[in-house]
Amino acid sequence: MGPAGAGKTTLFNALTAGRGADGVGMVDVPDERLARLAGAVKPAKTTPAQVRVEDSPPGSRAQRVAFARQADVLLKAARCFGPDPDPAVELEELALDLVLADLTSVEKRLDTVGKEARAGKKDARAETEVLTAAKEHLDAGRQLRTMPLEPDQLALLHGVFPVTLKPEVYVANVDEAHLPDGGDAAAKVRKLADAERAPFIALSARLEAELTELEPGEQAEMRAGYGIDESGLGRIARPASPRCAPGRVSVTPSHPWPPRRSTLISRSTSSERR
Ligand SMILES: Nc1nc2c(ncn2[C@@H]2O[C@H](COP(=O)(O)OP(=O)(O)O)[C@@H](O)[C@H]2O)c(=O)[nH]1
Ligand SMILES: [Mg+2]
Repeated sequence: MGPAGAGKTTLFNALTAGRGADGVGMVDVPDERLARLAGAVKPAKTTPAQVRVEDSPPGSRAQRVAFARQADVLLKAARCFGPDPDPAVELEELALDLVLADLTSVEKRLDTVGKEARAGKKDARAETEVLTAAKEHLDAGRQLRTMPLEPDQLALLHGVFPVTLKPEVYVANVDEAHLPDGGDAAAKVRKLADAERAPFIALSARLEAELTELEPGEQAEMRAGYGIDESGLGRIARPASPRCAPGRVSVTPSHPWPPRRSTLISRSTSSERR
């Protein structure tokens, strides 16, 4: 997600290598360890971890919030290329949309739990306390992720499914000329990301989209020319995918057991097992 013109659709096309449809695509997570394991074990089958990538549709604030609600990880893209990039302001506007959505959820829940607390219901007091603190934090325009919380308080807050507690990754979409670091505009995004302890990546979505059309070897060579050692997908997927099942190599021997020299294949594959 991100402001209009940040390069979200370009980034989506880069991540899905143009194979997404209607703004949705399943993507294999590149994993060096899995590749090494597969190289050593030579398994019958290698199953990489997958992530589902979605392109935020243009729409109202409510639609953007609804879109964020169903995601496991928010990829926040910011325009750091072109004339007068102002990524910090744009990202703060986006954050504020999410803050307001959480404020509504917290207030609604507070209404219910407040009554329960007054009626003396067990546990309602603790929840009222944390919700009240959360409301204050959100009222000040701050995301819940920046609120210091104990694990049990966090668990209580998760009851309202806050969008400002979702894991996020910041992507500064920069001009090719500013690779690999991203330049001044990207530095502002990095600062925001650091303040929220979120992963930060600078890339050029347009370059990444173009590179997907090349052979892997050529891609690596082009990237190296820009001082980049890994694809945008790899750099984004690693911090974004800790929740998905890890990739697997399945070692299925080609025979059910080592056939003896004298064993007829027809026996070894069927009758002897019964
Ligand atoms: N120079 C440059 N332009 C880009 C880059 N990524 C996207 N654009 C351009 O920015 C415009 C908006 O991109 P788009 O992906 O449609 O943005 P969206 O509104 O966030 O989906 C398009 O004209 C893209 O070609 C980039 O990395 N560098
Ligand atoms: Mg778009």
